Amino acid sequence: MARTETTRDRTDALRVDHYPTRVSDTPQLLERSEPTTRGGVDDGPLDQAALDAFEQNGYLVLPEVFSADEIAGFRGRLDELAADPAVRADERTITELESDQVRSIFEVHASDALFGRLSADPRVADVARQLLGSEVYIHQSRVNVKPGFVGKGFWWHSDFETWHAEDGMPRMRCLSASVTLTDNYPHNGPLMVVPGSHRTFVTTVGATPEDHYKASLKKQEVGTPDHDSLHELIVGQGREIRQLTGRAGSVVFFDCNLMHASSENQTPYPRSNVFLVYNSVDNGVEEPFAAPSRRPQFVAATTWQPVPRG
Ligand code: 6CS
Ligand code: FE
Repeated sequence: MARTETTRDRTDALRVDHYPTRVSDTPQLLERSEPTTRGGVDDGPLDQAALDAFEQNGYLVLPEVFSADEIAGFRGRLDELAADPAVRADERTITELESDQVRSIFEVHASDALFGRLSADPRVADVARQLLGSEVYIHQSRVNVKPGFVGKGFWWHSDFETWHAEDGMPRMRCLSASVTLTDNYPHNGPLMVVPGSHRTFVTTVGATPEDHYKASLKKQEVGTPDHDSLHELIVGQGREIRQLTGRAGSVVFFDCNLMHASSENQTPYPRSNVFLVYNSVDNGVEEPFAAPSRRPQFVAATTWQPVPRG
């Protein structure tokens, strides 16, 4: 039986912060000081080309991982959850800023058996373990819903910036797997990424307010990079923006520091996905690096039970 570890309570002022953010008035672009792909071909299903692509680009798309029947099951469950008054009243359900439309439902891997099984599915978890080169646990999970016409977007950000500042995640040894539950078109608000941006840590300015998550999960402002930094990262470094389009049932794996965003949905076609954030068990969270207090468990786990192999 695997051991459950708990937060290392490191409060010492002398601990090293490899990625200082939200502490200075001047934003900086810092070079990442660690690898992205940690495992090799013998550690999981990905071949060397896929491992190299993840190292190079900071993301990898695996198409047609889940069948149409499986996706229909996930979507049916999501629809039930979103319509359930008890789920809607739960603090783990985040509504849009300007409407009572469901935007995200957090911790679904723990609250729902179907999504719980999905989080341990070897088609996803084996890849996460291989890329991170260790056992993994779920730092955060959620379904994101972007209904036709009314679904809003997410501004440019690095997830790691938030997880480091607000959750105390020490190093970049974490990734997200996004299981697409709908087809993604250029026009219904697909994920946009900047390939290669995971090699640069863009620090942000402005201190984290108390209970920031209540605002940031609806619309993030603190912790998002300024326009000049984004211009430098994308135009200055000669990078591009890619939209990750494709059929439902694909899985996008992306590094925790990849710069990404998504636009609102002005089409009749809904866009939803399940986000599973896998962190290395060797990268468990400490005290927040730049926040007055810790976020709740449903947004950021402080215990790490390894995802079972199977
Ligand atoms: O807060 C989080 O954990 C995630 N959500 C947002 C809006 N930004 C950072 C991170 O992706
Ligand atoms: Fe994100």
